[in-house]
Amino acid sequence: MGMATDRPRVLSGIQPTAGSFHLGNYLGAVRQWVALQESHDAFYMVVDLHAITVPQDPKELRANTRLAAAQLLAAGLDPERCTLFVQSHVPEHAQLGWVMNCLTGFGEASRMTQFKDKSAKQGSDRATVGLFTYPILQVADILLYQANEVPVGEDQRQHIELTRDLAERFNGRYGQTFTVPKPHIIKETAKIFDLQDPTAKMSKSTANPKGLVNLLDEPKVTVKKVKSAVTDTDTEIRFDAEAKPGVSNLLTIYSTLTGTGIPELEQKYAGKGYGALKTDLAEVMAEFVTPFRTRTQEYLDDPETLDSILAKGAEKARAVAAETLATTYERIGFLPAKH
Ligand code: ATP
Ligand code: LTN
Repeated sequence: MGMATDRPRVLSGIQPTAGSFHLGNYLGAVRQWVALQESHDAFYMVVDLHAITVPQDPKELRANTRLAAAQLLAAGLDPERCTLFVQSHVPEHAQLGWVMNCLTGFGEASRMTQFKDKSAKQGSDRATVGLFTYPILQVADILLYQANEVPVGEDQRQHIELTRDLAERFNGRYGQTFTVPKPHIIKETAKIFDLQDPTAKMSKSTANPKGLVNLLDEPKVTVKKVKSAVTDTDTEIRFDAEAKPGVSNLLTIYSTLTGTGIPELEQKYAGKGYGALKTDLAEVMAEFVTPFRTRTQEYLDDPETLDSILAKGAEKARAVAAETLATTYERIGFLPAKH
């Protein structure tokens, strides 16, 4: 079963805000989730409460929540080895979120760069207070489970820093209550870049969809995107993130998906030009996404099994979350409710 409680704990989440995970989500985060379920007591969730910080169509949100869970299972999460659940199934997230809101300075929250970016995109009148407190709900997500490590991409580092600050603040004020977590960020894949603009993070909200590799795209679409990736004007295949961001990004993706070291790839393609590299990488990508799509569809075709996996996950998660919340309420001085 591999659920021994003496293992260090990890927790992470992904939003159900798109019709497909993209390659950045997979290489930056989900791939680590799959590996960590072997060595850690792992909790992974689909963060639907976070998703509604921007407008969501109810039908689409429901479908995308199941779709996110199906993709996580297709990527290799095993419900026997980890706890997989949906955030809104565990009410303690919103409850501890409120407590954390009351511990965070307004200026402190205003310094979160992801909020600044996302609210700038929407215009400050359309951005919600929920978007502003988004990182604080994330803090609650992590602290509820006493997580030791949080596997995420580089863009989440500041939110984990905030989590550490608030955990320490609460512990200092009310006594030792929360584990202070560390980010688990793998340097090589912490930031996968857009194939058309290799200086920007690959993101679902990219300006040019050709730069975004969605895992559920038709494989032939993926092949096309890889083949038209932006590189540079010379032809040398060499990893140099500063001078050659496009080629370096392709090498990172290739190396991670195949387990071949970057120096080996540099040697293999020496003198061969970008065309050869892209053709081979396109094939590697197609081989990766084809079974991924099939497995995702299999889970979607059986919503009863999927929902029952999520129900079991929520039950396991809730047992942990309820205990942490009860201790927190007691430390704060809330009068216990008599039953
Ligand atoms: P997006 O940037 O596409 O809007 P997001 O960061 O808003 O995605 P999620 O979909 O919830 O939100 O991200 C899930 C995980 O994927 C996070 O751990 C995030 O750090 C990681 N991630 C997202 N994009 C990349 C990327 N380009 N490279 C590496 N990791 C990424
Ligand atoms: N903000 C994260 C999603 C997220 C998360 C979490 C990640 C919500 N709660 C807890 C790690 C731990 C993002 O990827 N955009």
